Amino acid sequence: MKDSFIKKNFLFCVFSLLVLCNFVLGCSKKAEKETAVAVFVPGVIAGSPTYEMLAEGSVEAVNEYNRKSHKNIKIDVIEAGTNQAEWSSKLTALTASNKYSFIVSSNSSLPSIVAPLTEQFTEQKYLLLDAFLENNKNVATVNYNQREQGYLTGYAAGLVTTADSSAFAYANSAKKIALVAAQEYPVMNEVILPAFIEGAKAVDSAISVDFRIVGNWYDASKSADIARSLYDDGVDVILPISGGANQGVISAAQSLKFYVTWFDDNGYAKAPGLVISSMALEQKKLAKEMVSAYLENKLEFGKAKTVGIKDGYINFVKDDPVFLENVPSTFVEQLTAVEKDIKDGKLVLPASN
Ligand code: RBF
Repeated sequence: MKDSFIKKNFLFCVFSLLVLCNFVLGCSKKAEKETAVAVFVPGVIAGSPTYEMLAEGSVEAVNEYNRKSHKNIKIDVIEAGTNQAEWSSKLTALTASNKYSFIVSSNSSLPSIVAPLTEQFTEQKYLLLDAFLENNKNVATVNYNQREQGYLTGYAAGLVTTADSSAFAYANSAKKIALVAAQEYPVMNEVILPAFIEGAKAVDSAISVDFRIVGNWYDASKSADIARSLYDDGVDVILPISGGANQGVISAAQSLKFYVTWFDDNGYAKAPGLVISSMALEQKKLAKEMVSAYLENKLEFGKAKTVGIKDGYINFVKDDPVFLENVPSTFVEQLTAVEKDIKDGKLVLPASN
């Protein structure tokens, strides 16, 4: 009788202990779930500087925070792949998995995918860079003033296509430049291309700008074909904005000898002497700052910021010896002067959102 009483009590204690352990473990698991970061890459990282910088900056922010605070916050980088039709369902699944308190992504198509998700998953927070969405309490966005980036790039291309061959050996007498884009999208059609044209025409209104589409963000042989046909047409400067397919324009430039203006990061080493400008986005710095702010509970949601040359998030890269050794100093000075005018507010190029 006494034995079975002790046994029953013992079993009850063991059972209670198990329930307690489970509860504690469950809670700690939940606590882990509470702060975790996912970087949702809409495409693939390889060949896409904006995505590479996004992932690097976010990972650095989490690692630094973990080191400082002795925490172990998780960050996963997930590539959604090049099939854009799948992005929405992939992001929905990632959100529904409830594994990440904070999802970070980048490109201007994300707001329309994320906005409906915030109605369904009201606890989920998102950070979207290179994107614009106002007044959604679950979303913070930072957009770049790509009118400035496109204008400076167009100005660089304009200076080169109108240059004498004594300054730029492969500049021909035709005043023709081109933009090779992966696809058409509102920011491309309404901001980047018009600003590229605006910058070029500021050098010489007789410059003509061709606009060609690759059809995806990876086909380098298609973009090389396009570049070749543009070259045959008299184009001597091309701006490629086509992710992995940019490589096709670079290889065509190397074999045919024409110039390339580079977007988003430092591209001088890709074809020394032929890449004649780099207008970089400080996306790594921005991602790091914004993710750090989130981890420190300082990130404001519902806000849409726009940053540009003045704020130091768009930079004309001019301290690279590969660049300086290959272009005339007057070219560097002319381009620097335009950048300075934008910085000083003498040339105002407002971003239109
Ligand atoms: N940029 C890339 O470098 N790689 C990409 O795969 C890529 N995919 C994009 C898909 C869509 C639907 C949109 C709107 C933009 C994409 N971008 C990509 C472009 C990027 O966000 C930015 O506009 C350009 O890099 C110019 O800064």
